Amino acid sequence: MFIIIIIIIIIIIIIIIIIIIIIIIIIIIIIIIIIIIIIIIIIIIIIIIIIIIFKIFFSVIMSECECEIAKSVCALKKVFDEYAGRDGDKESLTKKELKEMLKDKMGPKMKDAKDPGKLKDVFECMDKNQDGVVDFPEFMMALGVMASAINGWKFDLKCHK
Ligand SMILES: [Ca+2]
Ligand SMILES: [Ca+2]
Repeated sequence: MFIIIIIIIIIIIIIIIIIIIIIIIIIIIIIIIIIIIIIIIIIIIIIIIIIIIFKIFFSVIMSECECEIAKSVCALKKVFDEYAGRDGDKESLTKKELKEMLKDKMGPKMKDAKDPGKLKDVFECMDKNQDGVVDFPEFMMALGVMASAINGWKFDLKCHK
């Protein structure tokens, strides 16, 4: 009888220990799940912060770019007006005005401006409507070629009339 009671007590103790171990395991699993959820939330917050910072940075860069482009166009219009106005008609550049502008503003990077033949080609290609003068829209269209010259690329104005 005594032995049976002892065995029952031992079994009960073992069951209690097993239950305690299971509870501890469940608590550990819950803690791990909570830690994983916290890590995921932190990662999501970091990603959102990075996206917000990137958007702010990108919008600042974009607005600076837009501002720079506007400033550049204004600066180009100023130069155009300065040279176009030399013969009294500030709406367009004559060949002489264009030559002076290229010589003054492009400097050694525009060697072709000193060659009368090349200058004639440049002028004729810039003068898209062939009215003998280069107006501001024609001038702006030719800026891609000038940008090439500024950047040291070969100045070779292809005329597609
Ligand atoms: Ca003029
Ligand atoms: Ca023209």
